[in-house]
Amino acid sequence: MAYAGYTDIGYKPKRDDLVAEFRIAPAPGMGMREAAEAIAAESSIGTWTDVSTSKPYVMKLAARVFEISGSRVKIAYPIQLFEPDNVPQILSSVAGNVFGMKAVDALRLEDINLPDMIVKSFKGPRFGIHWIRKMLGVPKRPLVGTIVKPKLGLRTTDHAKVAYDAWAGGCDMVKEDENLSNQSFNPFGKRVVQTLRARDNAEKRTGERKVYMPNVTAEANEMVKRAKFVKRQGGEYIMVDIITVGWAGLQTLMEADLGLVVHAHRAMHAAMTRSPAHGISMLVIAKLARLIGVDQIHIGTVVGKMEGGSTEVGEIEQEIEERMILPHKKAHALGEEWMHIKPCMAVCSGGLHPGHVPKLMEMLGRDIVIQMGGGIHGHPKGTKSGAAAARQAVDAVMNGIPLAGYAKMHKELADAIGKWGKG
Ligand code: CAP
Ligand code: MG
Repeated sequence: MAYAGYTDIGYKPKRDDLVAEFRIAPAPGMGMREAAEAIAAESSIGTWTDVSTSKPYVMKLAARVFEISGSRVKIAYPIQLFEPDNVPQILSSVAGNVFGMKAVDALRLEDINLPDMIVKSFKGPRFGIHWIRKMLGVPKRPLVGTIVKPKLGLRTTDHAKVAYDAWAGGCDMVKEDENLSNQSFNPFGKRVVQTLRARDNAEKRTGERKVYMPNVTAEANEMVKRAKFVKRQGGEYIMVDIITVGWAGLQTLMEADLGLVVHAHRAMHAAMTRSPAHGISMLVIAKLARLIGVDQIHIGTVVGKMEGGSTEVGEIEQEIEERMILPHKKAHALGEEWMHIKPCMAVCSGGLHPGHVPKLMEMLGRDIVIQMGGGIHGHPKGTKSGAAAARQAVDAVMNGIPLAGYAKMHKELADAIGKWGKG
């Protein structure tokens, strides 16, 4: 069988091997070992039949199946198979053709352990958690953010007004929605200029530092051009849809090194990450995004409108915020040493309202951005009160006061709980 020779059970991966953990559902009539070997071969040097053109020295680069437990398979890849600072190439290997093979009914890449040589070839986040906190002057509490809603359709003046009200009410951060770019009803250039002006007014009014995140998602060169425009206008942040721009686009944007904090939205991730049997885990996506250098990234909420359980979301948060990740069998995490790569800030977003804050902080701690779109702009008294209610919910938890008690003294929070309940 052409796939023979790709198994070495008990092999101890070398420090500079890349290791991948897959969940495999072999095709009917195919054994787990056979299916695993097919995956190892096709994701390294092999194909469906032996070829006369191969050389003994090539076989040294074969990937090895070194652990099979139930449907879980670990495969080690020699570092020479990869171009270290090229995420598209790494994924074309371990997450390329293998998903379409008849040898498997389903295949999921659960985690990859990145060897030092690959980690060293990336700069990682230019800013990360600690710098973001310093810049905003918020040392401890979660950051409060919103998305301008409705996500599309607002004209520029109305858009800037919504942002101003959110900041004036207490939001630290305002971002654009994942599908807003340079549409005629709200052109990018005019929007950035007007909304940054609103930010400056809100800073004067509140005495607090405020952040605005224009969405630069576009063709790679155009993205860099838009990011440079934001920088020239006095912006400090940009946001980008990392999946739809692709890994090459994201690397291009990061390598432009514009000194802007980068917020990563993950729109479309669930097309790959949602099925527990087939695709790529969000853990892998978040890991690669940290490696390439985003400063903050959406991880899920557990309590909101988007899919994602507490083990998964908790594991992703750890992966992006800690320096040393220990292997975690239950969460199928292989562990990682992040060396010089700074921690990213986790963003919890999607169907959140102030009533969710205590549970969210209990599960995910304080190093999070709590981001509410509908949960702020849907407040009975409007955006400004919605933002105030979100801030009050965070302050209540920071002071160890139950929301209901705090709401007695804070009308905005009481109105929010009145509308949406306590989570
Ligand atoms: C949230 C949001 C975000 C999602 C993305 C939306 O709005 O703006 O894009 O949070 O999901 O468009 O749905 P709401 P995730 O606060 O009004 O729900 O964070 O899971 O990637
Ligand atoms: Mg959105």
